[in-house]
Amino acid sequence: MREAQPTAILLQDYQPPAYLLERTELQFLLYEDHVVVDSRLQFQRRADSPAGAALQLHGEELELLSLAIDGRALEPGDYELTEQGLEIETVPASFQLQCRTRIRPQDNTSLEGLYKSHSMFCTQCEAHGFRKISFYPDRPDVMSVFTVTVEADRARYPVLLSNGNLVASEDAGQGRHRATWHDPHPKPAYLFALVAGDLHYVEDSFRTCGGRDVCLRIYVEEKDLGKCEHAMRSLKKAMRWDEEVYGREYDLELFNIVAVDDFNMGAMENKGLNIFNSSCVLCNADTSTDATFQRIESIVAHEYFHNWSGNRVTCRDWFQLSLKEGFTVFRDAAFSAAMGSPTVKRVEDVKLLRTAQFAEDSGPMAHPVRPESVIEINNFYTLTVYEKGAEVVGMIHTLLGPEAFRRGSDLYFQRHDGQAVTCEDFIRAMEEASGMDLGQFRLWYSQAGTPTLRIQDEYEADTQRYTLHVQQSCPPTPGQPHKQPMVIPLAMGLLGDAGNLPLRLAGAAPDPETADNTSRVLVIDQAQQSFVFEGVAERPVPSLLRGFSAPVRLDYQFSKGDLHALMSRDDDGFVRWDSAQALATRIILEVQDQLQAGAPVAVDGLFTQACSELLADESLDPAMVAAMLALPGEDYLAELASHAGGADVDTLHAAREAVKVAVAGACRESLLRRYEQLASSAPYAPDGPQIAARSLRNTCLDFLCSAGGSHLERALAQFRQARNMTDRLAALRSIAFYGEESQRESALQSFYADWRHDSLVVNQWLGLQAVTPAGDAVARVRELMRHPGFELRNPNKVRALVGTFASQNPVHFHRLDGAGYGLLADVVQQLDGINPQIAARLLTPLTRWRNYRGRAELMCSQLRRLAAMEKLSPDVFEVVSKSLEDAD
Ligand code: B3K
Ligand code: ZN
Repeated sequence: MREAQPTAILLQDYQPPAYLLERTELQFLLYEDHVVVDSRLQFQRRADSPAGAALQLHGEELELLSLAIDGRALEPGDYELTEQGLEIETVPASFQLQCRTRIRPQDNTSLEGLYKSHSMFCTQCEAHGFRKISFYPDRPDVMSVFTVTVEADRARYPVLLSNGNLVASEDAGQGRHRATWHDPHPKPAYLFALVAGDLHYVEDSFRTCGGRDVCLRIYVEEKDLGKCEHAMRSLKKAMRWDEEVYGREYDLELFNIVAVDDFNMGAMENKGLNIFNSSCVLCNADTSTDATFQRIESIVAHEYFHNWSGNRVTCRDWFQLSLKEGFTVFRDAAFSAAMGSPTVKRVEDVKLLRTAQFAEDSGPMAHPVRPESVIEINNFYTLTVYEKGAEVVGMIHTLLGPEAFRRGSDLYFQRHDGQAVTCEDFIRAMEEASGMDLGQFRLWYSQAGTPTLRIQDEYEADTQRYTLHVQQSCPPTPGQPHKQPMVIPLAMGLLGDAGNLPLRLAGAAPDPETADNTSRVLVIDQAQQSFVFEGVAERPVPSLLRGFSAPVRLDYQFSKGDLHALMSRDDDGFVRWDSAQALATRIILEVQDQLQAGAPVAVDGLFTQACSELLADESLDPAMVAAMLALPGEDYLAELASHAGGADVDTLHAAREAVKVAVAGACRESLLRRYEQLASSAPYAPDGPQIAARSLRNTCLDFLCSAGGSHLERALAQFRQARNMTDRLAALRSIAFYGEESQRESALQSFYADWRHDSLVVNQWLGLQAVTPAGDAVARVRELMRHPGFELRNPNKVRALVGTFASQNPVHFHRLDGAGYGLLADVVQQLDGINPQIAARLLTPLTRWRNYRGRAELMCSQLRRLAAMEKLSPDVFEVVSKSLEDAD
């Protein structure tokens, strides 16, 4: 174990900065083996901070060349330099600090601060990257106006970019040139960006609602110019949508996006200069799947929306991260819903939430949407902060209704424009604009864990009264043994024989939100509550948690017949999907029981009949049919089993496959019919109808292939003839999963031969081999790590191969000889010295050691092995130590 253990920072210790920064002037001299950074910072003591307060600046891995105040050079005795920064004990009330440092971006493998991706210089400053560039008050509540000059060799770096508007461009002699950028909007350092490289761009323009023309550019390497069109179209749609739905207009003359291959996350919303992981911005029909097109649309929108929710109004401190992230995810989800099918979008979001966020919320890293204690902030860019945070904003939207919510967001933006604020400020704006008291609702920000709603019902035929009894509870999480009741909006309806019934809730007016009165939102705010409906002429099936109105687990004893009724006939699309998933889950668990008891496998005919009905229903959106047919993932099933002594991965996998084969057998004709019928010769377009058709067609193919035999020929033909990457990769996946070894190997080889020149496609190929259950996946992954298409320093490659293996190939990752765990720990160990952020993130599957039956000791022993390493980053230290905290 490392000697000095990193310590936690607490929300309750927050102190405002003693000095504010009015202006930041930076000059970068870029050279091949180093960069010199000159800064001139205009400080002003804050009115209520004491005279004589010391000036504290962050700084890491910097070589200090000179330091001066108002032109007077400081001697080493005038300041204290530590590994974390520097402190100057005596400074005037108002002064300019001049500082010169040297950094070495070409050696920076953490991809945080200023670094090199191939030949390009680029930056990533959120959350604490700026302190690796220059000494600075690197905290989001210190905002200033930036002017940035970049000087570099003209031939190698013809393009020099920073935030805001270009104000000067000049020759600097000796083959060098210089550009100066000015950003008029005050911002914290985490939104600073710089890019220098041999870049090309596609350009378009956007006229704002206020009539201003904005120049839009996407900068890429020359070879990628043909992959920018979709991102550009998405950007313009997002700009229009934010004007129409939130009244938000863009505020600079330029909006630039740069694509970078080596990037830790998806993208970054730097003011006026978004930097994107190339995998989240570049696409075309030949190289990218429908899922990639959709992801790009939503990420481009997400980063754009941050211009208001994040940049104009930013976070006071990093504990408030969900203020910008939860709200912005909520905004981008509504945008994606409006661009395509709202129900399918909701289903995808809920799948992620219920699988991965629920697992996080019940594991050792569980934390509230607004965490209170953090060792390494990079570990808190989590599903809880992002996705659960978005659900919390969504519940406010549900409780207030759309008009009051919009008044609340207008008030929030207007009141806090140019400020660094807290989640509390957001809630208060919502309260003031709506008149609603969100006092108890605030618990969603401070209490971790996923609540359960346990629901029972009673029907009295003679009085025609139907009662729902609702109980809420929330399990303990680290540091929070006891929970208080939360405010949970429960959207519901009642399903009768001929459709959804009108609702008459005793003692309540009809819900004004629903015209036909068959749906309403019950507000659950106590540990136990009952709701009585009157005039209910028949015993209904409750349609609960419509639209997934709250991030909770639902515990109601539906019969299989109830689920079949809901999935076939309920008005709410989400409930239909959810009931199909619940029925499939029930069937898979029944088969798992049969397998464990050594009994023959018998799949309930009700389920295969339900699948046939779905396939036959041509009035349904094919994308919905595909989503409803797709069996719940093994990771979701494992998460459910975490409450029942942990998942038995092997029988779970076998049971899920057996159910698939049974559906393939029982629905063979209708699967084939839909497969043939949905074939299309239209030119590729990433639009709703085409995406829906491809998704159902490929779902049919996959079911058919699971039964093996001649169906594989169909997949092989599709693989050879496909005219877009969606169909090609879907066919390859079915071949890899269900083909003979020789079919699998030759298809994979030919795919690589065709696409080896495109690194993003190669990543898809790596990912597919990582999830394939056939063969020895551990050996395959180890071998692929030596393949020329793999690179340990590139986060996309590590995620595609090792991340996908550990999170999506449960049978091999959880091998009983521990080889899967050993592989992951080896990679984390190697990567920790290179890129701690990625190393820590990769570890997530090992933190779930409680969820798998018979594996706890094997998984914990790898965590212990990492804990014993001599040098461990704070990132990995935090994950490992919290995971082991209650293991012994
Ligand atoms: N704000 C960035 C995430 C930064 C992560 C730093 N470790 C991307 C986003 O959420 O839009
Ligand atoms: Zn974001």
